[in-house]
Amino acid sequence: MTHRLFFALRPPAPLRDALIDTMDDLENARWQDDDQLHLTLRYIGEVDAHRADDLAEEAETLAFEPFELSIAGVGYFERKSRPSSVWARIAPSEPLTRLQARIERLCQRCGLPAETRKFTPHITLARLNAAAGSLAPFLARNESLALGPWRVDTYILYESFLREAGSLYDPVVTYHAKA
Ligand code: 3AM
Repeated sequence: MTHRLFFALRPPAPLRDALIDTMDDLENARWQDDDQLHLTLRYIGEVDAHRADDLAEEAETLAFEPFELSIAGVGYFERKSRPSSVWARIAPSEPLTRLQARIERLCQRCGLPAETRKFTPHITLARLNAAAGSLAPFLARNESLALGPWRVDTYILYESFLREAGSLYDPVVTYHAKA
């Protein structure tokens, strides 16, 4: 049996509420539910139970101090030259970059291939299909979106379950900062 895993941060409820307030009625966009809002630190993918245990144990050894994050505007990813997802941008943060780099190293210690894509910290707001309407009004309205700061004092190992109606993200282990 395999598990589809990723490490992520979970924004606090007031921040999630503010993100949900930005969601509008763009056609063919699947806006994320409150339960789905997260900031991916490292996508792991499908691993067997043994490797899942190794990852969870290694993560216990990672000591980090609490830090703060803020949202600064919005952006989107493209696939085949079309927007595929729209997200809230995380303002640059040294502690976040350091935590992400340490999680990347722990994944490699557990035998995962190195992540080659650049880390673009974001919180996905909607997934778009090819027929999605223009993003321009949403992008213009939220260009100066500024939320937070909020305090990050945990990170989470999630298991992802693919469903017709959108993925279900189940928090498996929560790791706490050591202040
Ligand atoms: O944080 P976001 O929403 O951008 O798109 C998936 C989601 O990213 C991404 O991992 C996060 C939790 O599911 N994801 C899913 N499959 C992926 C893959 N094969 C992937 N990222 C990279 N490669």
